[in-house]
Amino acid sequence: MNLCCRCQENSQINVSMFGLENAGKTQLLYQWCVHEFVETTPTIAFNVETIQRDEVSVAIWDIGGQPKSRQFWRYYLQSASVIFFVIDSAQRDFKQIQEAKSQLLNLLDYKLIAKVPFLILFNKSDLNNSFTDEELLEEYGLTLDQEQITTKFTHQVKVMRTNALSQNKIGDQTG
Ligand SMILES: Nc1nc2c(ncn2[C@@H]2O[C@H](COP(=O)(O)OP(=O)(O)OP(=O)(O)O)[C@@H](O)[C@H]2O)c(=O)[nH]1
Ligand SMILES: [Mg+2]
Repeated sequence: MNLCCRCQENSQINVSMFGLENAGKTQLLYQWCVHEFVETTPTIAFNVETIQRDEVSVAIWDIGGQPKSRQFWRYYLQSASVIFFVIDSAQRDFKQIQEAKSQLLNLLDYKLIAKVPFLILFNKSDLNNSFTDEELLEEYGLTLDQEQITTKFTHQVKVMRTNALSQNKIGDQTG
């Protein structure tokens, strides 16, 4: 995945990370950046951490996902080099699934970020009641191949399962 389509040479990549409340964004952020379990509380506004990868500095913006915070998501889009969208893969509440899907589609449709790559993270893969890969792709309308997805959404879209309670390096996720 080319994360650099909106960053200047040798400079900074801004990752904007969205998703509904309780999806695990903050837990992932601290797992990637601090490499240990940090007790999280619901995020008011945002958290930001920076990782240095060779000459590139990767700033990860973890944006609060509670309903009242979502109206502010658009302010974190302007400078995004890549969007991460985190989904709780063990979420079985129909309304919450529909809401996550609707918020994801809204972002994919947003003209300001047309062509910005998306990485969709199906988190909480460690939980026994998490949906299978096939079920998740079906549920979120992502069963198309990469070319069809790019044509449909005007974005490069990749999908990955994560477990924020175990060691994941950000580089493993972004290639
Ligand atoms: N089992 C399991 N629990 C997780 C995982 N990721 C997050 N959690 C737990 O889920 C809860 C919510 O995680 P947060 O990272 O605070 O969720 P968030 O997406 O940042 O939520 P908001 O800040 O409200 O938008 C916490 O109790 C986490 O420990 C995971 O991969 N597996
Ligand atoms: Mg949070």
